[in-house]
Amino acid sequence: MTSEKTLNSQELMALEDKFGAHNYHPLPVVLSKGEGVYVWDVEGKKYFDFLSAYSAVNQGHCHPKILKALNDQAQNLTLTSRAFYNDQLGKYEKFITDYFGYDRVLPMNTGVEAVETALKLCRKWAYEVKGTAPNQAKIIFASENFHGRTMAVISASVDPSSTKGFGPYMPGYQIIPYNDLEALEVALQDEDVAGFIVEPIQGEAGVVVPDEGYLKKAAELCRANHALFIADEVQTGIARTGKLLACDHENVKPDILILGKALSGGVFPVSAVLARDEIMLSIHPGEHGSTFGGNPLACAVAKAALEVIQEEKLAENADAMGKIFRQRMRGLIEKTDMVTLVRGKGLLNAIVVNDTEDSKTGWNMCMKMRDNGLLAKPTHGNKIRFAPPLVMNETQIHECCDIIEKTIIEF
Ligand code: IF1
Repeated sequence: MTSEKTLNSQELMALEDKFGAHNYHPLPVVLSKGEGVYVWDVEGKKYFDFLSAYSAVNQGHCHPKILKALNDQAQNLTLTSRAFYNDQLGKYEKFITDYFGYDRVLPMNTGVEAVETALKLCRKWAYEVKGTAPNQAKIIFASENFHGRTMAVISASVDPSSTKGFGPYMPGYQIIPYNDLEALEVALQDEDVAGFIVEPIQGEAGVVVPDEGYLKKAAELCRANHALFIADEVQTGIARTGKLLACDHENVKPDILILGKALSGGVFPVSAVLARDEIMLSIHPGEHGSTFGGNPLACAVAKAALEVIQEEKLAENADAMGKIFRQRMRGLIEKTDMVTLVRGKGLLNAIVVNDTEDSKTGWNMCMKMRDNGLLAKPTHGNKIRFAPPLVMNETQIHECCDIIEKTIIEF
């Protein structure tokens, strides 16, 4: 047993190293408190959180309204399973379908479970509505995608760290280049294609923003070929890119919408799949589900998390703060050759460091930013993703840019 004395960062990291799976390589900082845009480590050092748990804490750490919803509901009922009804799910389903403008929602827990649910819905719709022959449905993915870590989802990955050593892979997939409408048009000529799933901005790939009009045209091509346009907004959704959904920048309404992460404000694992009746009702009782899917606690938390987004106008704030951030980063690019590019929308941004993908420069920069009071993490070596909570104000964003600028210029 570990002693009751307060353990320091080194001791806590050693425990994870000794008793935990080694499926991560975290930045060496041990956090014990979060509030708004700030987190504190066990030694009491304060940081700006510029990762937001990969865009799950859009509403800021430990948002009081969301915590109140969690605590109030927890006093009454946390989980019934779907073997019975509960008094929170129906109200939440009406709330979230009104909120996003869909007929129905299928509640799940993690982002990848929602992606899996969307893939199953897409296939089922193909067989029951489109009339595809049994087991012939195909789904198109974009190369460099990241949709999670389950077997069906890594089967669509081109990243060896996601796929190597986990075969054999799910059949019925086709991978085309991201941001390539011609490749999509060609792939859609195959009438067994049931759908195309895409991230409106590729987060893990390094915040890759497609050309203006790509999403709109992709959705039109899918519809023209009787295939479903599926948007994975797990990371880009819930106001992160300066609109409620990244698809809203192009007024695109996905046939299937996938949400996760900030759907709960980082308080509880909550994900959701939204679709119209024709798609959602192709799954019948007993054909899909999850023990915790739609539990009363998740419903109460997600409703509060979505209300916060509206009440605090976080999409508008993300848009305004993001413009300041990218302007400051473009100013930095003029002062140093260590950074070659900044890209993103709203408060989902990344800088490209002037070094190779396998260099340690990105990591070393993040280590120095940590020392200077800001937490971020590189993705694929030479890109550093910057995604602070959307509650950040102008003073704070300038303070953060000062830290980033100071750190990089010192390199
Ligand atoms: C980790 C990456 C980001 C996602 C999109 C589905 C999921 C994710 C677009 C699955 C999850 C997380 C996973 C997290 C790190 C983070 C991540 F680096 F792994 F790739 F954000 F870019 N669709 N992304 O981004 O959601 O099942 O994780 O709830 O530590 O693996 P999940």
